[in-house]
Amino acid sequence: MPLAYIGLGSNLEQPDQQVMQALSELNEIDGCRLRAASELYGSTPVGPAEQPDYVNAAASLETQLSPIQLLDALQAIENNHHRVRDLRWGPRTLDLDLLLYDNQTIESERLTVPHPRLQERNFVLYPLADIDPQLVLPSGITLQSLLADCSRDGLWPLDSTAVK
Ligand code: ROI
Repeated sequence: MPLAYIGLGSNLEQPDQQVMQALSELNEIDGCRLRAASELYGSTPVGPAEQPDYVNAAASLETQLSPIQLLDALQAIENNHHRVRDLRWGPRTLDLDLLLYDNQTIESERLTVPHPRLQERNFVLYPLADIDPQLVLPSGITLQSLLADCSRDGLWPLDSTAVK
């Protein structure tokens, strides 16, 4: 069954709860099963600085859905969290990014996979390493080589006991 990797992010309305809730909702998508979830991380905002810190995580999902069907399901979950798409790079209640879908490269109007900014974001790379340290991107680049060039500044593990 295809394996997809999802990046989760939130910085509004109890972000840790938004992310925990979203993880269980990923497992409830028809035709999907959550295989693994990372720790939760706190992170300083990339983009405009005058917004709250983020909570970020990553998950892997076994899925029978096509990439676009999965994107639709992710957007439905975002909408359930009352996500409003207003400011580019502004605060959000829930962001679900389709980071990787098997070993596929996809360039369409709605979807670019691997996610175009995956390689430069520590709040994506370090959570991915929690769930699959041996990950290799479709280009052949290894996650470990990306991590070697990626600072952990502005990224910290949250105390997982505090969110339960
Ligand atoms: N910054 C952090 N730290 N985490 C995110 O998930 C995140 N998401 C975004 C922007 C606004 C780019 N900045 C972020 O969409």
